[in-house]
Amino acid sequence: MRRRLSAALTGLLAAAGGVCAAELTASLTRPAASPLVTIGGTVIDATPTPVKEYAVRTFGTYDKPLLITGIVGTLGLLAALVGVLAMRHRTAAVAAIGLAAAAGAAAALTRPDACPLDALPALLAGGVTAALLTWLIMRLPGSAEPAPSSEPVPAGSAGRPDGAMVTSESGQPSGGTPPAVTQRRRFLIAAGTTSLGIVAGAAGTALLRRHGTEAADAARDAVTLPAPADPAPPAQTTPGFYTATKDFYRVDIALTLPRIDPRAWSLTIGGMVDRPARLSFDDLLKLPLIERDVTLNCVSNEVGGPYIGTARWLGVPLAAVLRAAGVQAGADQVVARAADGITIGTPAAAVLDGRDAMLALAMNGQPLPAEHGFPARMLTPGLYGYVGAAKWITSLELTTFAGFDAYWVQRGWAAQAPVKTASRIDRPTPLARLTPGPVAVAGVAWAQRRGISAVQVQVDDAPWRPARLLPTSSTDTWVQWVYDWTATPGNHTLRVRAVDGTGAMQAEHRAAPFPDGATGWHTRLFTVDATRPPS
Ligand SMILES: Nc1nc2c(c(=O)[nH]1)N[C@H]1C(S)=C(S)[C@@H](COP(=O)(O)O)O[C@H]1N2
Ligand SMILES: [Mo]
Repeated sequence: MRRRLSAALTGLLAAAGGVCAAELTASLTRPAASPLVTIGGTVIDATPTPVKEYAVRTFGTYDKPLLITGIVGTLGLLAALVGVLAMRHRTAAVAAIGLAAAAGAAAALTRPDACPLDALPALLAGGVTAALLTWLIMRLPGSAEPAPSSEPVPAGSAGRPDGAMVTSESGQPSGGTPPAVTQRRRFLIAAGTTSLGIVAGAAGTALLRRHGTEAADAARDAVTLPAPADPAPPAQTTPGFYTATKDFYRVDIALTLPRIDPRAWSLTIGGMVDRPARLSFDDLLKLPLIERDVTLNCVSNEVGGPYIGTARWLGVPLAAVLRAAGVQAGADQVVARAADGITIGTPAAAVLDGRDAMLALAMNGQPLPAEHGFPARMLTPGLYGYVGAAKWITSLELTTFAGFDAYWVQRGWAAQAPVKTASRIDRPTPLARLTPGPVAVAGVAWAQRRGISAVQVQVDDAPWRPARLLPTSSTDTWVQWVYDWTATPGNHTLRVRAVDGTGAMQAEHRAAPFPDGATGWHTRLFTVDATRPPS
């Protein structure tokens, strides 16, 4: 039992060494080729959409750390089992490691953004794990095949001239085996040396990653944003209209944040165009820029959910870029590819119909943060992010909807996904203690492109009442609304609904986000205390 536990720990230690070597290598070649990342990506891609939905709904932005934890846990379990296996069947254990390494290499090579060198970290992980395991298991006290040792054989033992040991029938070494204490010491030294190596490797990885991050951040900080040729109207002054960049929701499939050096970056435009083009970051900065307030939201947002934000964006009008390339007749889809391997398909009509679709370079007055797509991202007002807002964009291909399904469309989400009219109650917050008297109920409503013409609030079963709309200068942003309510003691249900600029009422029917966005009126329950709490 004790030996089995030691063998399991030995397997864990060997695998930790292997993973560590892989992470170190990936830091030097390409962080996105780390086995943990490529296996994670493969798991995400293979996960059925309903399970993914459940994970995002249940764990929110913690779904990725959880996934990595799950993978590390599974690898750990497998490593422990392989350690136990290695006690008796060393070849089988090494074969199992080889299989795992091959699977890891396959995961790396089948990522959408893969290059051949990406197989290296996983293969190295396998090699290092197998070597460490063999070396450590041989030193495990009472091992079936003790190591040929250079340590002096204790006097009186009967080591064979060729250095091999005589093994008794029980599988326990006999004859020339050093005393148990020496054996244990030898094993502990080997395990300790391995652990030190792992710590050093982990520290090296962390240093390299930090260096990479700092270099990318420095390149971003060095960007000087030109003034817009076509500025936005004066900024809105009501608190809450703009979402601070640090509070802006983040949704993407990237397991490691792409850190792109703008000097090494370019955007290619190809497919069904007369003049394929390649634009550098400097090329984009030299084009006339537009500045716009636009609300971006995620199709996965539940009714009342947080995956929506408004920012002031600065970017290159995408229509001008596509017209310069000469869009050919019949091309109805613009497919964006990005550094995290995603594809995002946008209707060509949505880019060319006069709305402010852009290649955004800045957000709220600063170059895009890495989290939101530096150096450039697409932004298409009126469409959910997954069909119009590719971050870390690397190419644009003109094609057809009939000819290509983008990433989320392959997974069952709608190919066409204009934003649905929606509204949300933000204040009071759900846990607020309310007292009788005037209460400003407030929130946002949105129907990008169509705009919002009215917001109505219902308290319990009373008739719907109009809320006050705060002014906006564009139909592409949310509208803030306020409803002055006189709270009375007791439990209350507040509902909100919006009417868009075409006069259409927000859909009442409760529907989940899949496949083209949630519907339903947002409801909040409030309790109003009869008296003020003693202060
Ligand atoms: N490269 C890339 N771009 C992407 C995604 C992604 O996974 N990868 N997700 C899309 C989705 S689903 C949304 S809702 C928006 C979110 O943008 P944000 O993270 O800047 O808020 O980005 C879109 N662009
Ligand atoms: Mo999204």
